[in-house]
Amino acid sequence: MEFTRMAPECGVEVSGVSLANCSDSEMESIKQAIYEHGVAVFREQEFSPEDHIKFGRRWGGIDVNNYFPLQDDFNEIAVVKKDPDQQTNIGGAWHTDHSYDQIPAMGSVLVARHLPPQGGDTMWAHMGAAYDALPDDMKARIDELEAFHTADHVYKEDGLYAQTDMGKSLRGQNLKTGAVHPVVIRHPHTGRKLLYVNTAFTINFVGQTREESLPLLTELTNAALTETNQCRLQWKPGTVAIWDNRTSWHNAMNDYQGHYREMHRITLSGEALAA
Ligand SMILES: O=C(O)CCC(=O)C(=O)O
Ligand SMILES: [Fe+2]
Repeated sequence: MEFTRMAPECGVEVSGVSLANCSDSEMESIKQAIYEHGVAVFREQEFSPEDHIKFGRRWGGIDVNNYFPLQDDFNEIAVVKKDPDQQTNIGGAWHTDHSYDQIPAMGSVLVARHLPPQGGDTMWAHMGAAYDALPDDMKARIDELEAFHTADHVYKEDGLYAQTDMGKSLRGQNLKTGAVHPVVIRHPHTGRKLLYVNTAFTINFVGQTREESLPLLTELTNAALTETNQCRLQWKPGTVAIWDNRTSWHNAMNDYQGHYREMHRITLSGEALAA
């Protein structure tokens, strides 16, 4: 296997391996690469829905997403799709998946199934590099903080998606979510300190109102999104990306209006987070 960085701080492209048939030691190296780099990209994979599910189970378990439509024949696969006449895409703002769960999903395995003729890239940003680059006084300010996360405002009946033409495609409008996590977590496998707030699901710091929290949340978001912290993936048929929701944020570009895009996602189960 060969590992090539996609950008100075974020992402790694892995060649010389077939995800569907990798050995246990290859699987272990792949896991370490994703924990460390935040996202790994694999090209020219033959990866059927059966392979996708087998891989997720082998990694350590599958969390089924409560909001996205599910693949008809394979209910553990969430379908991330946008029709040619839809304006709004799924995941089109910086976020990390499932941070509103007590035990957030470790990451996702996303497979390109139908791509627009151009556009529809996905970006990731590295939250270890983001934390490291903060000034010492900011680190001291956030090291002991905790924050509250929920998805309710995004997915509820009159929520953010419901106000768009993506609303009708989603499920779970009545669910109630909420979890408190440290603002700075330690990666459960690498031990690296990571910034763990995100603009999509983090509402407030514990002990502060939303209004009191917003300036610091915005400051942290801006500090996290430097160009060198980010990487960008141009999908091709056969591309698979696997990311770590603790190490990275991601953002799906919505620059292919009038075209169909369909991705298959399996969400990998995670573990409790600690400072
Ligand atoms: O469609 C994409 O590229 C990613 C969408 C997303 O945010 C996700 O699947 O979690
Ligand atoms: Fe996402």
